[in-house]
Amino acid sequence: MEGRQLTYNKSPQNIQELIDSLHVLFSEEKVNIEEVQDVMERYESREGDWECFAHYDEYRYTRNLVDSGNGKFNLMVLCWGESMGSSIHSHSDSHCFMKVLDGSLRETLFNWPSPSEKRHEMPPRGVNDYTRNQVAYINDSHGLHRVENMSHTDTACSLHLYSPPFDSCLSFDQRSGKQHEAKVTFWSKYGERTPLTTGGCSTAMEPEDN
Ligand code: CSS
Ligand code: FE2
Repeated sequence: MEGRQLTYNKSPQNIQELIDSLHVLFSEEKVNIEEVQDVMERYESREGDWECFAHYDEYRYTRNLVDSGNGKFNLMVLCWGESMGSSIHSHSDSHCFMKVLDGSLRETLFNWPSPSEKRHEMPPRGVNDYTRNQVAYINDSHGLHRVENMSHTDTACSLHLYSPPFDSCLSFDQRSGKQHEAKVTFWSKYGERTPLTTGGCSTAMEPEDN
């Protein structure tokens, strides 16, 4: 397809061109993980592109919806304050791409706890550090992860693409391996603050050890 080739061969010059390329890539039946990762890597982060989506919260990382990908994917900006992190979590059978827009993020990988075993501590399987413009990929067949901004002095910002979109996942307690379903919501959508719901719904998966 000519349009597809054109879109794919060109490096996105701004976030809108990246979104346009993603729409083309996700209009196909099957997701090509390498192509999505490649186009996300080729977009060079510029604050002016995404600062309107970047909102920080004092207590937890925020999730800010940028584009809902014709129902095929959700693209969002996550804002991590100093030393903030997620719980250990799964990705609801979706593809998860994470590009660092600013600062750096640490990913710690874990295996799924074995259902037959008694509850026990979840040992980390590996650690990856990502800096500006790098892209990580995970899905549930790879295992679980936790994402953290290790810096005590700098915030971090990342662009996440989930396909298909999901609004809940499993969150794990590292010490016991115990899991629970965690709803994930948006702090803002398309740059506008999401109206606060009653019932204290949280926007992020909170680390269990805070
Ligand atoms: N999955 C987490 C961020 S780490 S990929 C979330 O969407 O909140
Ligand atoms: Fe994740």
